[in-house]
Amino acid sequence: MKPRVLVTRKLPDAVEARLRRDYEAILNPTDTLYTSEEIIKKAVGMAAILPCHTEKFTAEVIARLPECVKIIANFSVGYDHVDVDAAKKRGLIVTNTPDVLSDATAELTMMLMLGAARRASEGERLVRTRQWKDWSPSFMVGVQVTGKRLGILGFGRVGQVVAERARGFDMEIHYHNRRRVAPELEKGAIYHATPEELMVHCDFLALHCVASPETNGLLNAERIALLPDGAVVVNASRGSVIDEDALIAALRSGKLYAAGLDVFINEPAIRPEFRELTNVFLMPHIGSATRETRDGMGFRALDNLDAFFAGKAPGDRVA
Ligand code: 8YV
Repeated sequence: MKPRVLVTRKLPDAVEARLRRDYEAILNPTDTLYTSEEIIKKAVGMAAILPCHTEKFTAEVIARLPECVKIIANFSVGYDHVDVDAAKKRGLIVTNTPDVLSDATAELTMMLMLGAARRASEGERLVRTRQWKDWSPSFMVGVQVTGKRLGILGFGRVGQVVAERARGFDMEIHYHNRRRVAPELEKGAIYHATPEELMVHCDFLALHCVASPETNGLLNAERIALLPDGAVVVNASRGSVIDEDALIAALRSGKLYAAGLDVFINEPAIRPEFRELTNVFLMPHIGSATRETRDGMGFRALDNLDAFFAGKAPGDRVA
């Protein structure tokens, strides 16, 4: 008998085809967003759940999942939506989908840097609303990305690909990471032992750390104050790593030249100030949203399920 898998969102066709072939998959063709109560109910009789970051597995939800659920195979690299300690205590296996989305997320990060620095939101709005009237030497002047110093906070898989792409813009790479990485991965990037030491070297700061209680509000008012005046901040990791009050204040005061944001503390109900500020380039959490990557994420989640149901250790186990 094929294992029963609850799939919480509509996944790419090729992923769903493989799901149907190898599992008794309960799909969500209308892509309805389920509440925790609905997930708990739908999980009855399931051996596995394949969720996205839109479904929250708090300790309470995990405690109420039926005993038959043995594995949560996430369709995401980030797993801050799952209480991994609660999962571990219950013996529930949790996996994620690393690597396959590093290129797409790094692309989006470059877009955020370019969009913020070159005032993409303002420019696009001018053209679309027919308010583009003229050209002058001072019209829509932004700041240049090429040759600037880029600080990367969190030098894991995505951070390292961002460094690689940024080298194409002749950027000087600085980074902070919990552990210094090997020289062959640094490729000349300059390591700073603390976030504070990194800050002073960042014309551009890109956040690529894992969301956790330790990184909550990591970019706060004190650390923003250490950035050079006129720095640009971009975030394609998780909203929680930035103190949004501090960020908004720095964007208003001009301490920061601009920000490029793909993630927010409250999604999609973001702080209204972000919509009003002209010096923010906003995206709706689409870091991994390419056809190639979404297929890759689904296949990776399925590889983890396949391994588990074959009695092997899933490659991407996080709990
Ligand atoms: C996904 C992401 O869109 O993988 C992640 O952690 O943030 C995004 O790539 C989303 O999480 C899918 O569940």
